[in-house]
This record gives sequence, C-alpha cells and structure tokens, in this order.
Amino acid sequence: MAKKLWNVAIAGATGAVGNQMIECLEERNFPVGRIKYLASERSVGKVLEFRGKPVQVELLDHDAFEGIDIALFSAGGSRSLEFCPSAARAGAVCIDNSSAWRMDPDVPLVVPEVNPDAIAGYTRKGIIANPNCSTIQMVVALKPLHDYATIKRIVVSTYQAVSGTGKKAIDELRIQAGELLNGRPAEAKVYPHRIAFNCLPQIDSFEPNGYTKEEMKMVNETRKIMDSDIRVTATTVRVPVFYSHSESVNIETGKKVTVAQAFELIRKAPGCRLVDDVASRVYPMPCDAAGQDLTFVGRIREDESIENGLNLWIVADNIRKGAATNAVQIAEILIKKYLK
Ligand code: NAP
Ligand code: 3JM
Repeated sequence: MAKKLWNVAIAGATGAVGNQMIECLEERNFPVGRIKYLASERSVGKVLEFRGKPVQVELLDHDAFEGIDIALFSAGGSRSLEFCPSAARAGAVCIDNSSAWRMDPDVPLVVPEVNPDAIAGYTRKGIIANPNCSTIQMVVALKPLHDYATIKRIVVSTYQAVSGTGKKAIDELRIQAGELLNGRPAEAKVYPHRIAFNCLPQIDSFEPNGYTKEEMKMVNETRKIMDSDIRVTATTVRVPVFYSHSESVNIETGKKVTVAQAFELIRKAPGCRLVDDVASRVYPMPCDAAGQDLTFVGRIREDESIENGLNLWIVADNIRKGAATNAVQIAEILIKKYLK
C-alpha cells in the first residue's frame, strides 16, 4: 500500500523558525504531499525550496488552509490567534509555536519526550501548542529526575541566544559586533539596548509582578506540562550568542538524588545527552549544541545548601529542539497515532 502523504502549510515559512521547519520536514523525511508556504505581503511571490523544488510564498489569510492536513504556525502570536481557528475550521490540525494558545485549557501543550499522550486533546480546538524554547529544553532534562524524585521547586536562570527573537535579531548582533570591533557606535533597533558584548536581563515585556513574560512562560508552561505542584521561579537573560540557549537550573527534590543517580537518569532519558566530565573540562556549550536536536546536560552537582537539591547546566538549539524539531516531532506522533 502506498504511504499516506499529508498536505502541510507553514505559516511564517520565511522566518528563522519557518526556515528550520522546512529543513526538519526534509531531514526527517516527513511524508509531505503538498507543501504550502505562507507569510506576510512582504514575502508574497518569493521563492523558497522544498526537497529541491521551488515553492512560491503565498499570503497568510483565512482561506489559505483549504485541503491542508497540518498547519505549522510560526508567524507571531497575533497571527496565531487570528488564523489558527480558520485553519482548524478548514480541517487542519494546527501546531502553533507562539505563546498565543499555550495556556488555553482546551489546547494541549506538548513536548514529545515528556507528555506525548496530551496530543490526544487536539480534537477540542484543532490546535496543539509548542512550548517556549526555554521551557522545552528544561522539561526534557528534568522529566526523568521528576519521575524519580518528585521535583518540588525549580530556580532557573537562562542565557538565551538572539536567534530566539528571529532573523532581524541575528542580523542585529552581527552588525553591532562588526561596528563595535571597528570602533564605531552600535545602534540598537530590535532590543532596548545593545546586545553585542552585553547581556540583557529582559526577554519580552515586563508584567506587573516585575517578571518578564518570558519568565512567566517558563513558570506556567512547566507546571502545565509536567506537574502543577512544582514551584518555579525564573530569570531570563538575552546573551550575545547566535544559536542555542543555556540554562543554569537548581532543583529541590522530594528525596535525595546523588550525582551518580542523576547521571544514570539523564543517560537513559529520551532526547537527552549527558555531557559531564569536568576533569577533562567537558560540559555542554551553545557552540556545540547548535544544529543538533538533543538536549545536552552537564555540570551536575549536589546543592550543598539544602538537603535534597541538584544543580544542572542545560543547553539546546533553541530553533531546532526549542521550536521546529519539537513541532515536527508532534506532527510525527499525530500522523502515526491519531490522524491515520
Ligand atoms: P522571524 O524570523 O522574525 O519570522 C517571522 C515570520 O512571521 C516570517 O515568516 C514573517 O513573514 C511572518 N510574519 C510576520 N508578520 C506577519 C503577518 N502580518 N502576516 C503573515 N506572516 C507574518 O521570527 P521567528 O524567529 O521565525 O519566530 C516566529 C514566531 O515563532 C515568533 O513570533 C514566536 O511566536 C514563535 N517562536 C517560538 C519559539 C518557541 O520557543 N517555540 C521560538 C522562536 C519563535 P515575512 O517574512 O513576510 O515578514
Ligand atoms: C518567542 O510577536 C510575537 O507575538 C512573537 C513573540 C515571541 C514569542 C511568543 O510570545 O509567541 C517571540 C519569540 C516567543 C515564544 O515562543 O513564546
């Protein structure tokens, strides 16, 4: 019997995440029948490729989804809010990369290594949400520790790459670095301050409680995906790195986890790679994680300030596992288990 093929639309195909989605579908041999690339008026008519063949970019609008089975969205939150319902009405299952639908109780928020069974809930609205990049890599690494020792509290600080803000921010870091190295002033357009040779303790806008939206995404999404009893506090920081987010994570658990036990749990965990040999100065780094789909974990050590605590350093490619790969993995489960 011929393999069933699926018609796929990518809303935001011209962006950093959209480009990576195209690559992921190609690399993973996703059974695509028709592919449709959607973006703003600015990109209409532009030609991108799929599997070596040219594909013209079309306008993202309400009737763009006729005959589409799966719609991958990465065109910003307001576009997801506006167009996911139309895509779902047309019969497509939306896998949305924005924060627009993540906390909707009728929308599953899914990391395949952590809560794949939640995908079943897609029938309620025809939408599945991809978590924020920083949440994804953290829960992939913490899930095995939570299953073993019940995490009570998480304290996380992030070191996030500029690619998480999209194509313009990647250009901004490159241009600013060039200007400064040539003794010229750097102009900040995308971020509120210079990002080259700097760190910005602000990602997304501030909430009335003093946290940023990005920080509250990590708090609320982690609880929705893993366990609503876990207390989470986050500080999210933009750093002058192009690809891959890093995280310093402290956890308090219900029972003791030794370093040896943590090594064993991370070694066996799906989607994780243990990179921890400090005697040889081996630990995860963004330059090594870029271009890969795994979540890299290292610098594991007991938190000696509390009875049952661990510190970890978690690194993953924010555009791949943090966005496109996670979305395509969800699509793979969807066609295997649910759409048929
Ligand atoms: P980007 O490089 O700036 O790309 C933005 C994409 O959205 C482009 O394809 C752009 O099309 C399209 N777009 C913008 N305004 C539009 C409009 N009015 N109508 C139709 N399309 C429009 O940004 P990115 O890094 O790829 O991120 C895209 C979105 O993905 C983000 O806004 C965010 O919601 C989500 N995201 C999620 C994660 C995650 O952690 N899961 C990580 C990064 C991003 P044009 O080229 O025509 O402007
Ligand atoms: C990552 O313009 C927008 O709505 C995009 C803001 C954004 C988000 C978001 O809130 O959807 C930029 C980068 C994210 C995200 O993954 O949460």
